[in-house]
Amino acid sequence: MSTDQTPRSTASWQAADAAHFLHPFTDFKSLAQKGSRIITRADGIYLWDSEGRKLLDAMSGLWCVNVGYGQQALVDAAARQMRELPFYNAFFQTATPPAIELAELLATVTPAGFQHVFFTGSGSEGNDTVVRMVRRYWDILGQPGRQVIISRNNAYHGSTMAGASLGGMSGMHAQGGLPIPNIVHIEQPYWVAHGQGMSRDAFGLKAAGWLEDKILAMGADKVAAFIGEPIQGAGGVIIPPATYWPEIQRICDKHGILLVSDEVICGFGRTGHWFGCETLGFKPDLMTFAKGVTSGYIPLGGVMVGERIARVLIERGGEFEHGYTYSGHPVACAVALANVRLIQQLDLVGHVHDDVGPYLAEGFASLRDHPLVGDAETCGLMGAILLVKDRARLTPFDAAVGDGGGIGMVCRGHCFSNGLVMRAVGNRMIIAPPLVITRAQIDEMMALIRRCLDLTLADARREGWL
Ligand code: PXG
Repeated sequence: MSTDQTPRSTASWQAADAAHFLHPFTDFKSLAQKGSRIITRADGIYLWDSEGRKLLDAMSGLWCVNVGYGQQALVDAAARQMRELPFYNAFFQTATPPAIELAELLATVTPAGFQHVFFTGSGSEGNDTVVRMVRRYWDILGQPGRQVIISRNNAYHGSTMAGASLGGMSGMHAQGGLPIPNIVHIEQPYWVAHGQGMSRDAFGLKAAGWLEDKILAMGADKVAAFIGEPIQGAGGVIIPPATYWPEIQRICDKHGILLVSDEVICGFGRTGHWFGCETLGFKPDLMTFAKGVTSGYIPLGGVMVGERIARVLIERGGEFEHGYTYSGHPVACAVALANVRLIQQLDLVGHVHDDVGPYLAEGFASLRDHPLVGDAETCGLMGAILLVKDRARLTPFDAAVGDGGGIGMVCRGHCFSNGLVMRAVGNRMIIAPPLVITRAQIDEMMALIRRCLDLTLADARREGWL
């Protein structure tokens, strides 16, 4: 159905889409030639497209639909708030009840030491806020020279100027004059690419050591903060060795540098704790969030501000000249309140930690004997399968196999054709299903994954890619 209730064909949607809609991160010309897949409805962990085909959404939309689709409590919260007060701002000494209550609730579900929140409309805006806030913090403390923010290669922190600068995606930096000044990068803690030959734990310490090297190279008195995703999501679900984050914490503490956890993907139960930093074992000063805070039902993001920073901003800072029209949007906050309460009521964090997280880990472990699989690992409900040519040496496939998109895109094509949404990042196939997924649905997903791996293997044998 179109929004005016007139039935419309897939071809008609695709033509209008190609004529008018510039999609994010898209080669516009090639998409216009192929035509978009039109998703029309969803329920639970499933999507349906305009041809009526059902897909198991193993990516939670875009890492966000934590409570699954079709949760009436969120719909009702939005409708109620839209009737009562669809918008008012939080600028000129005003506030709305949903924003206040959400701030209060977030202080209870976040780790100890977080009592304050700054709301934004997205994760990217959250990270822009982080950049301005950490520099402001050091300025107020009389150390304006602390400007440098250290991030990592292959990180993703959003698509605004600051978000894309913090990110470590070379393709993004090549467009639009990025990164902005005083943002520098170190190598990511990806054992397959940078640690083979060492134990994972030894590699974790080595990779954290790259932070100290960079701090010393820049001069510790120039460095404001380090930012990282507890587990890199868009970079391919790169799960760092257990030694990594505690060592990063030690190094930041030693040099007095602020530690920022970008929880946009890892937050709100994804890793089996409320926040990824709790799973990975560190205590950040700031946490960026978005996505799972509303399960994607409506846009909302923000930054949890630890007391070390909040006290300085509040007691000594004067006006912080930063904010968005939609900071604390009442409808978005009302939906977030319903969403966070639902996560609590359904105990989704416990469900991931004690039940479906370990069950998914078993399922992934069983993939390791597949001829294409070099590694298969999970953390909570995030998982990655490394596709390789040679399992013993983890030799990658030629990057141009298939139609030039690489082995991951070949596998992803089979996923779509077989009713499964799984994402390909280079040669890593990744999943992050809704947290409401059941064991039986994990069985169904694993069977689909195995079938798609078999079909990809058959292609590789037939085409001589092995
Ligand atoms: N930080 C992290 C860790 C993210 O994953 C953002 C910030 C930016 O959030 P907004 O709400 O501004 O998009 C993200 C977003 C992918 C993909 O391909 C991942 C994201 C966005 C788009 C695509 O995996 N993550």
